[in-house]
Amino acid sequence: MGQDGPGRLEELVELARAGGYESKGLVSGRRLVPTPSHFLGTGKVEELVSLVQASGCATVVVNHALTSVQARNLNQETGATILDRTALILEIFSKRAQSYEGKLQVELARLRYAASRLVRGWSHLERQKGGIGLRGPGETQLETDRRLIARRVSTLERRLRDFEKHRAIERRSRVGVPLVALVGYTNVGKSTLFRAWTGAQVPVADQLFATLDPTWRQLRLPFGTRGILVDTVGFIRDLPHELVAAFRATLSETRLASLIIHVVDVSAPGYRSQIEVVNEVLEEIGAGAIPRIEVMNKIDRLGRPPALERNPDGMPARVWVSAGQRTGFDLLAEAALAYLKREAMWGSVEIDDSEGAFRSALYGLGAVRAEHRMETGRTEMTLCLTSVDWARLAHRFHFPPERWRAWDLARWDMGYQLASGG
Ligand SMILES: Nc1nc2c(ncn2[C@@H]2O[C@H](COP(=O)(O)OP(=O)(O)OP(=O)(O)O)[C@@H](O)[C@H]2O)c(=O)[nH]1
Ligand SMILES: [Mg+2]
Repeated sequence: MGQDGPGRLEELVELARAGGYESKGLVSGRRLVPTPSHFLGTGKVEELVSLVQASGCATVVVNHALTSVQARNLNQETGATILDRTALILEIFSKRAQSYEGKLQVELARLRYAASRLVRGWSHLERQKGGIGLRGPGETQLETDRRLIARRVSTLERRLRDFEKHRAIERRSRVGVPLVALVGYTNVGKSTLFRAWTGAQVPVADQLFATLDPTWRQLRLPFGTRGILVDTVGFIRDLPHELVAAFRATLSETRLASLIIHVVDVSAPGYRSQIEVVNEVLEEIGAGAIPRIEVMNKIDRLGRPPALERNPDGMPARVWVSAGQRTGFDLLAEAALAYLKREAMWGSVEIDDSEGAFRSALYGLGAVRAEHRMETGRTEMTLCLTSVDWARLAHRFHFPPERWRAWDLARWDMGYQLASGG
C-alpha cells in the first residue's frame, strides 16, 4: 500500500521482497492528509479489507510511517499484521545483519523504534510477556517495558562504543592512505563496482540492502598511488532515523573519507530523486563537504558509451560507467586520481647520511615540515606531501614503503585540517 511517484510502488514491492514477502496486490492513492485513526480514508480502508480477504494475505505493508494507533486500527479492521515502512526496513536489516556489530546496531534501532511506539494497551513486549514481565512494585506494564528497553539500550550502546574504540585503532593503521567511500542508493551497483575495481569477493545481489557491513580493500591507482576503497550500506528514501542513529559508527567511515564516489543507477526510473535522497543523507551524517564524484552506473542498459564530465574548474564531476560490463573504469581511475592527487599525507621517515639525494628531492617538493637529528646519527624528517608525489618519489629512489611512518590519529586529524584548510 503506498503512494505513486516514479518507481515508488516498484520500490515498495522490492522492499517487501527483501523482507521475504511476496506481493499479492497493491492499494495506492494520493491522499495528502492522512486520517489520525486509520491513516486511510474510509473508502480506502474498505478497499484494503476486501483485498486482504480476497487474497488471504497475512501482512499489510504500508509505505509510510504510521502511528501506533493507526497500525492498531488497521490491524483490527483487516486482521492482518501491519508493517509500516520503518518496521519493514528494520526487519530487512535484522535479517541481513551478519557481523556482531551489525546485529547490535540493528537491535538498537529496533528497540528505539519499539520504545517510540510504546503506548498503553499496545506494547510489543506486553503481548509476549512471559519470562520478562518482571514488574516492579507499583509499576504499570508500560513502565516495566520502558525500563527493560532502556536497560538493554544502554547495554547495546556501551558495546557499540567498544567497537568504536577498536575501529579507531584499526583506522590508525590506515592513516596516510586516503579513504575513498562508495555510497549510493540501495541496489545501484556499489558492490559490483567494488568487486570489479578491487577484485574483492563481496556479495552482489539484485535485492535491496544486500550489503550492511562495510568492507575495505586496497585501491591501486596510476603512478602507484594507493587508496582504500570502502563499500557501504545503501541508502533509501525515508531511511528510518533510528537506523541512521544506530549505524552512526558505520556511516562515520564515510564521514572520514577523502573522496566520496556516489554511485547512481541511471537505468532506474526515479534515479534523480534517488540522487537527492543520497545527498540529503550525506548532509545529515556530516559528509556534505567531502569532494564527490557521481558515477552514473548501468550505462549498458541505456546503450551509452563511457564518458567523463568535468566541473567548470576542470575537476571531474561525473563518470558514466558500467560496473557490470567493466567499462569506464579507466575514466573512473582518472577522476579519482585527480582528487587524491591533492590529498596530503602526513608522516615521517628516518634516513641516514647516504640518502642525501632523497633528502634533497623531498626539499625540492616542499614536502619537509621539520628535520631532527637523532642520537643514532640518523635524521628524522617530518613530511607532508601528496600521495602521488610520495609514490613517484619512493619509486624513483627505491624507497621501501614500510619506512614511511604515518602520524598517529590525533596528530593526523590536525594535519588533515591544516592540509584541507578547514
Ligand atoms: N545491467 C547492469 N546491472 C548491474 C550493473 N552493476 C550492477 N548491476 C546489478 O545491479 C544489482 C545490484 O548490484 P549490487 O552491486 O549488489 O548493488 P549495491 O548498490 O551494492 O546494493 P546494496 O548493497 O543492496 O545496497 C545486481 O543484480 C547487479 O548485478 C551494471 O553496470 N549493469
Ligand atoms: Mg552492496
